Amino acid sequence: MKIAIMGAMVEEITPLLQRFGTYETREFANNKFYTLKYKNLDVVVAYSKIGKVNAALTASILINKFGAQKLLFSGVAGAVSDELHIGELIAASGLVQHDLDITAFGHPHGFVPEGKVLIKSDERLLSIAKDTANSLGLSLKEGVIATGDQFICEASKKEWIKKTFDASAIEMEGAGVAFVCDALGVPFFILRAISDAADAKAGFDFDEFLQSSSKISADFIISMLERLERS
Ligand code: 4EH
Repeated sequence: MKIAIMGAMVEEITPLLQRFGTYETREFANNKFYTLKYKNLDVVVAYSKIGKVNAALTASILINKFGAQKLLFSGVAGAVSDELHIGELIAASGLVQHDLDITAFGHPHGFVPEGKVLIKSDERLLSIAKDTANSLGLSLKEGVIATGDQFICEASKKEWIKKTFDASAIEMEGAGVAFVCDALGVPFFILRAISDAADAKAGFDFDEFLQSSSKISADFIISMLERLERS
């Protein structure tokens, strides 16, 4: 089975590549793709660069060029829910685009005609994640992740996103990945460890916790691979 593991920033995939140790590097579409073997799995790792468009491009390449049959995302996010703290893990139950707005034509936020607001994550991958968390004694929360091309560092914007989409966390790539995977019929799983609370001090917290939270997420994804291999 061929599994893609994606991040958005180099810091998000570095702990993965460090754990895997050896890999080959291939270049395509102004980006690098790292291929390797982990037990019986063929793995391809890439970071997309920031934002929904980059994320959608990379997800499409991972699927259509590298033949990924499942896609796992590892990275960091801002907390929207008060119950999520720095370093804690959240798995997306589904994803929305909080900045997609044609409400002027009577449509709800995050919706365009022939589309849907919420793209739901794969239930099997979610259940593998829950089993992994239980067996390691780790806490894994689950909730809606809101994606948009903005770094949110303002309480009022965060509150708006929370109440409009019932979101738990916020980032800038997940829904782009979800959209591509959903359209192409590839099961996906988006995991994030909290780096900040998307408030006035988000910029400082982010810089401080990017590395440690990226590693928390990466370590969990690698633990999931053992179960994926057996499933
Ligand atoms: O890939 C982008 C990174 C921030 S922008 C989205 N990532 C991190 C998740 C994230 C996030 N997204 C929106 C963590 N906290 C967030 C928040 N709002 N509060 C970036 C960061 N550093 C350098 C360049 N760009």
